[in-house]
Amino acid sequence: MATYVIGDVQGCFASLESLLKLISFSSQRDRLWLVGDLVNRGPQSLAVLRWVHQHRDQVKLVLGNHDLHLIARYHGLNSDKPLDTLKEVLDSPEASTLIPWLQHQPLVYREGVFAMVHGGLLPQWEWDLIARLARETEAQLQGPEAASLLLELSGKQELQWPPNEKTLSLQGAFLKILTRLRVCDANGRVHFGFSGAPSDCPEPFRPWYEWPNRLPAKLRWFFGHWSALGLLQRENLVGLDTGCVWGRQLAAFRQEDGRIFQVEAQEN
Ligand SMILES: [Mn+2]
Repeated sequence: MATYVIGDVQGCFASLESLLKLISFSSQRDRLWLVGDLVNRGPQSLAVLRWVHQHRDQVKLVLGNHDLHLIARYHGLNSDKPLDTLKEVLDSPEASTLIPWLQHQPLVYREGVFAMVHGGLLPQWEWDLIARLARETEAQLQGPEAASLLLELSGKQELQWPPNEKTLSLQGAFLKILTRLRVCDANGRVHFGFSGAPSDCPEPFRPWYEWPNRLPAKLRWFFGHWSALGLLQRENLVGLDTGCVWGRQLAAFRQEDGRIFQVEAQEN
């Protein structure tokens, strides 16, 4: 038995199948963690969602910004973006099963010393705050307040934590940061407009994980969302978005021994 953590799939079902073959994935024996952004930009979001839903007893996932965009589009809250490839999912009769199921997935997931988030965590956040806000925000996303929460996520303007709650709710700001963070300053100001390589990061911002943080040192975090960063391996941190949807690779990390597995993107 092994547990593999897989990076951003984004509708690249052929690459996912190729990676599952490489690791000889067995649904009887193995488990998967997915760092979020299962869907969008790639060609086969429906096939990815269908597969993950079918294997839901073996899979743990956290929601990414593209997953939230799909949920918002399903509810008629967001409009079509130029690079969206979500029509097949939205038009499918399976959407009424798959999307409410997706909407009930967690934002943060932890087992023992391993934890997972899609984007990142602010240096000011401690584990207790993360766990409490994640549960509160998940409850909102699954309840009657989902629409107002989802409508708070768009926009690339800078955000200072904690938010001015006249303009953005605490849970809305938390969700936006959790799923979209790449760079921030020492005081928790987030710059959403930057998605380049860490070496091009504008002052005074730095990659979120470069600031001293308040998390327990023994935790090991998995994350995705930053394809320009690529594979990052540190003692307490593994970044797994290796840009499959951009024609690069899809990566898996085996928790038991830290081995990395990668396949070349199979999409054209
Ligand atoms: Mn993302």
